[in-house]
Amino acid sequence: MPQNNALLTFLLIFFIAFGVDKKGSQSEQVLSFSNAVVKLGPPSSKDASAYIDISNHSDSDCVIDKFSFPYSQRVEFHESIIHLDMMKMRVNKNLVVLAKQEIKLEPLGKHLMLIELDPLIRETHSSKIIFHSENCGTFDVVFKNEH
Ligand SMILES: [Cu+2]
Repeated sequence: MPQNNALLTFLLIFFIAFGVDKKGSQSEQVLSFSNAVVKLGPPSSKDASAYIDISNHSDSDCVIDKFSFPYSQRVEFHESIIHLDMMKMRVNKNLVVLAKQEIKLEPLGKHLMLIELDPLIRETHSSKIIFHSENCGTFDVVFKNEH
């Protein structure tokens, strides 16, 4: 039955293509990013804060445990807390974006800190920070630099 074979072959190719496509585009679909801004502050400041909204479209929590950025020594995930009437910053190990939720990194709240900036960053208009997650892939995130 040649017609049946053709149909089976078609279905097989369809499923292979669909499976590969789904895997290949996973990183773009799981998390999306908006309002990404780096506040560079005065030229004397050695650190900068960065803000962003992150949405998790998947059914599982995403744990971002590492950032790569060539213009600072390191990138940390901070949380602002009030302790004895003083605003303090706490370093968190992981940035967790819960399943089907959005997290907002904003002034006086959670934020990223770019520690020990390369002065050359002041000649750039955007910052590409790579977010590495344990379980959701790797993401190139472009921030607008505000001077
Ligand atoms: Cu901080």
